[in-house]
Amino acid sequence: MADLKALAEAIINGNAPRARELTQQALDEKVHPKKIIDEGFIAGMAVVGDRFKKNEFYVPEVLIAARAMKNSMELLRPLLAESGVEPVARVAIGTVKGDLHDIGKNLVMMMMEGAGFEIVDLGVDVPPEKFVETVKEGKVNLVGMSALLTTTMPAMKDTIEALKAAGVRNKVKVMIGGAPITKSYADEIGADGYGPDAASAVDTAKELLAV
Ligand code: B1M
Repeated sequence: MADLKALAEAIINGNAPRARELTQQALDEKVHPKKIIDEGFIAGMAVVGDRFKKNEFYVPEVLIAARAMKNSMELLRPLLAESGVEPVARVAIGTVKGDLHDIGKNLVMMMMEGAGFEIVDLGVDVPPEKFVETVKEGKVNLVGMSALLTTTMPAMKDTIEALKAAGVRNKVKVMIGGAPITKSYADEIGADGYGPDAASAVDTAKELLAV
């Protein structure tokens, strides 16, 4: 019988082949993809996030767990549309203009994906206009910005100003993060939220979007 607890455990342990095998087994037994996501992927990644917050897991363990989840997710992806599974919300994330650091951003994306969010990866060195264009397309509920350099932090403010100037600031929540970022900086530039780490970013996104 499909064992979703074992699937969650395989993801926590970063055991990609085992996670994929258990996912396939669940699919063969006609378990609904949403149940597999909720009780296997999201349950597993929630534990990973919790351990990361408590410093019981470090970046490599999180990356390996996320890779196991992504590998299994490939089996589900084609079935999601046809079974009408909607993501929790849609989030566009990018590292701001002038900044090429993306390890933290990628970690945030993986944790969010693990929590059921659909992610639009805008990449690195993302100019304010690109964020504006993405919001204007109307498909995302939250914009996430990452910055690792004190010199690129002002690009976050510029992006928020650009969203305001384009008249779309109220269409999305804005969350920021990165090593030099603080809650008070987020407040100062008018962001809606701040995530000190990848797991907290998921909590903040959920709070901001009330999901
Ligand atoms: Co750069 N670099 N780097 N670097 N680099 C730092 C950031 C630096 C602190 C090193 C130092 O001097 N001690 C320093 C910044 C100093 C400052 O501004 N005060 C620095 C510098 C100066 C530079 C260059 C200017 C160096 C040079 O060329 N002279 C240059 C800039 C290039 C550019 O961006 N234009 C540069 C280049 C690089 C590499 C390309 C070599 C490489 C990046 C590779 C890559 O990302 N693909 C690199 C790296 C690896 C670092 C360090 C060593 C590690 C950064 C990292 O990945 N941390 C870093 C020093 C350090 O931190 N020890 C350093 C791990 C990552 C998981 O943490 O990104 O903080 P972090 O993400 C966390 C949280 O912050 C949060 O969640 C993540 C997971 O918990 N978070 C969010 C991040 N984004 C979030 C978004 C959210 C919410 C939470 O919501 C949307």
